[in-house]
Amino acid sequence: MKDKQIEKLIVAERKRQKSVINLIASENYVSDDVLKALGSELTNKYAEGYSKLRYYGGNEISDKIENLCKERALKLFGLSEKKWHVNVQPLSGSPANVSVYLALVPVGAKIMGMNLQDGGHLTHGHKVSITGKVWQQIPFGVDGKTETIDFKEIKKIAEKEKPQIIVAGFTAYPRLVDFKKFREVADSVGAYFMVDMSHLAGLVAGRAYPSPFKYADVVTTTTHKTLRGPRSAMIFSKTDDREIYKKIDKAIFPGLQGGPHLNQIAGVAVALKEADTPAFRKYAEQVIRNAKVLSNELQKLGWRIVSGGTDSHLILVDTWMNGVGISGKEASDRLEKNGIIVNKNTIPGETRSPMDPSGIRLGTAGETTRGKKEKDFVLIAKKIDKILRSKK
Ligand code: DSN
Repeated sequence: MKDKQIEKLIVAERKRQKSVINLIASENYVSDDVLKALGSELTNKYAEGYSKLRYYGGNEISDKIENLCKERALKLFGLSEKKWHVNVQPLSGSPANVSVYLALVPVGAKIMGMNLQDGGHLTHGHKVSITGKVWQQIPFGVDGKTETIDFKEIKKIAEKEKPQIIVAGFTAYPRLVDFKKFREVADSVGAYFMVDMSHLAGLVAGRAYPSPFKYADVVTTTTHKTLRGPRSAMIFSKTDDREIYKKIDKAIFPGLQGGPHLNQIAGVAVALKEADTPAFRKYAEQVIRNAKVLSNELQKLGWRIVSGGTDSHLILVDTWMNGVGISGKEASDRLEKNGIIVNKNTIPGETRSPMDPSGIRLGTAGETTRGKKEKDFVLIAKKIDKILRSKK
């Protein structure tokens, strides 16, 4: 690069990434091919609109790239073009979710989603997000004892509040989600059922976690977490006679976004092809096996794991343990000083503040990409334990 200042920073970040154990549950490492697509001339092109319906000329190749990405997305998740539509233009997860609400939920109407503290996402209607300012969040949480989803409670809330849409999707919920039960609740109150599978997409693609497609009307996902693509997002929607897919396309463009980022779309297409392989299926299974080992080992070492374990790539550790342990911020800071990167996280029934909560969130997707197996995670658990129990 001619710009030595930026080049130096990129090199420094590359070195940092290589030198740490990365347990951020929402991060991963893309292939060189994905990086090449991202850093290509595709970034120069404006392609507002959709295939064959663009506002600018010179988009013959853009159409081919976007169509190929869409084909690969449907194929990867085993979806037929007759029943499902996919929009690959969302710039990331938050605009994807906002666009679905713009399309399907009248201003001021109700979005039912998990509260942030128990593992939901800001864009599931939290008051500090635009999704909680334009719409009203009807929150649900987890059961106080089991720390898992309580469908009796969800049904009760849905029947009382009659939300327009029910969102199942989480940033810090480690267990299996019964999408069929969510569908039944949505049907009983006439709500749309949306799944935000951002964290789970790679596990679903690898057939290591149940697919939500049989039950959902709309599925949103980012592409850079377990799916191991570039930072981007997709919206899958049913093509039945409600024609929600047409409304969602319009909500993305011209509703919310301008020109799509073609380099990102090409990068997603590359990642989708990579995920449609036996090697990726093995990867997805290994991610979950590694998470189970990490969770079990930490438990054996005396740490409380929220909900007692994990069925995914994600683990929530209660480091505070009612004041016997250390806060999530202190845990995260100490781990970082020792080369292990995690994020502090609230836990169900949180008694502390979000900036200094009771727990940390761990994930195994990134380190599994780097080749780590069960035995490595036994050692990582021991290392975490030693760091958290040291005086400084
Ligand atoms: N940062 C992402 C996550 O960790 O789930 C979502 O915004």
